[in-house]
Amino acid sequence: MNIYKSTFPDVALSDLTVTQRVFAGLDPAATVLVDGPSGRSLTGAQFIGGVKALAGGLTARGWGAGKVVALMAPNIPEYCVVFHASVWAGGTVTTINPTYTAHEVNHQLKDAGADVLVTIAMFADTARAAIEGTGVSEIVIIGDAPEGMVSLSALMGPPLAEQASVDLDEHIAVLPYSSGTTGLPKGVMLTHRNLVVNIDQTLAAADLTAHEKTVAFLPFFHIYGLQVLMNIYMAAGGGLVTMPRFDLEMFLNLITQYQTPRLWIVPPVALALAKHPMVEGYDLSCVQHINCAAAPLSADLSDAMGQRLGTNAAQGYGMTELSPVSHVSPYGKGKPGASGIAIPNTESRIVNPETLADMPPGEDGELWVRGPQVMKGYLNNPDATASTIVEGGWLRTGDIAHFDVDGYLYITDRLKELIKYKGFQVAPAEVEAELLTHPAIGDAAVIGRPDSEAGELPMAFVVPAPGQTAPTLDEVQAYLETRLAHYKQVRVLEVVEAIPKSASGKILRRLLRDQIAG
Ligand code: 4UW
Repeated sequence: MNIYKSTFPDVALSDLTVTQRVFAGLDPAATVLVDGPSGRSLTGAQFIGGVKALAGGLTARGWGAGKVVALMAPNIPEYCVVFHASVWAGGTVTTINPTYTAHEVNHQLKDAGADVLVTIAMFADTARAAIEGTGVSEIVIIGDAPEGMVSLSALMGPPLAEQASVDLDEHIAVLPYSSGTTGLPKGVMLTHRNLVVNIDQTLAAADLTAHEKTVAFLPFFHIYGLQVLMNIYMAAGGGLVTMPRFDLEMFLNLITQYQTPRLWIVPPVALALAKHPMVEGYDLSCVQHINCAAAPLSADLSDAMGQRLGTNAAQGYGMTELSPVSHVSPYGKGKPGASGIAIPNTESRIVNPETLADMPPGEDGELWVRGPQVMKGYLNNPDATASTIVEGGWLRTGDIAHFDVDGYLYITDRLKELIKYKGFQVAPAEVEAELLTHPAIGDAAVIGRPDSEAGELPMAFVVPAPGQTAPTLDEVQAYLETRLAHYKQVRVLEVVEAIPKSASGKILRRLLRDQIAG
């Protein structure tokens, strides 16, 4: 076995819940959360007060210990309050993308066993339709509630002074969804131990300074935003300026207004920073280091961004199933094309995915990761868990990679089915399942087609049903619109006579990929 060990000293496992860990690092007197558009802000003390008051209210309503709170909201300061109040009360939070259709929300509410749904008024109609047939009996609205719904402020009760007792290794603090290496999105069970150790591991490698602020536009419902921005910044005594959705002009204004030394971005934003004319009008000299992750960033684009801004352009690597960080570029130490070095307590292997033999140093193979940040497993899915976390506790990432002599990770290809559209997960199996419900579609396969702006575009191959004419791209899009979020939409369509499959019936995606490449 050829194990690459982290060069950092191990961090000790802490005995705190994720909310206790965040509280321990906060500066009560400092501003920790600012709503970017309005400038409305919360100090550390106000944040802690809000969390405890809401935890008291959730407990009083029966939405505390052992319950599952579904949180479907954009990045606003209250997101952080709701998340940590649910955890403080002993609950589990399942994070839902607020751009989901009612159909998708309904599926996640059922799968996660959600007890209550917290959202904003803008999504009240989606929420109302989505709770049909689920265990959710009430909808809580952050802000003024429409009739029949509960307003978050009405829930603020006598504070719950202490963290509800939970088993740090067993209790699921957060349940985000990921399709992993194959199939439909699955609930990723992350314990307090997973989240807290990943905060400590990442901080040991990333040297955040107290009172450092960043602009948080990466969505908190995705593990990158939830942990690396929300939890890590607050646990480091830093602060967040939240943006409910990405807008380049607002992003640039907030960077200069709050003089943020470090940015956390995804490749489409790297493209904008490297190429968009609007960037010329700003003095971004405060930015010393930019971390890009969630999808591949080419060395050329990374260099172009770094040179234009006069800053260190770096990448990190993570995965929902890894809480999410395993590799980061320490401050000022990014290498073009590389996704960082292993954080403390983290081991890696590069394995031939067929023979399972370790590859010689420098050669490509599947990246396997082991460490205390590896998820507990997929919810109600022991088979998917067993094929992802294999003997010895190694997590198979489904990514093809190698290490250089300095221990930097290079992701070169993807073995798994996953498509990344602007860093967002699109599970081909989910899009295929929806396509197959269309009466004129007999069979379907979905792959990612490389695209310079989005990274990949979901592309569908469809076979007409017997005696039917295949639908056009417009018809397919109109059909999927009410079923799938915008980013999962099919953007390219090809009608074929048959989908290539293996003897066991598995779609041969590699063949389709080679076909469009050649
Ligand atoms: N290069 C190429 C990369 C890269 C990449 C990820 O949606 P998920 O499950 O999770 C994420 C998490 C990313 C992340 C979180 C925290 C962090 O610090 C950090 O670095 C700063 C990154 O995206 O998708 C996981 C999949 O996304 C791809 C890869 O296929 C991985 O399995 N991916 N980072 N730098 N591909």
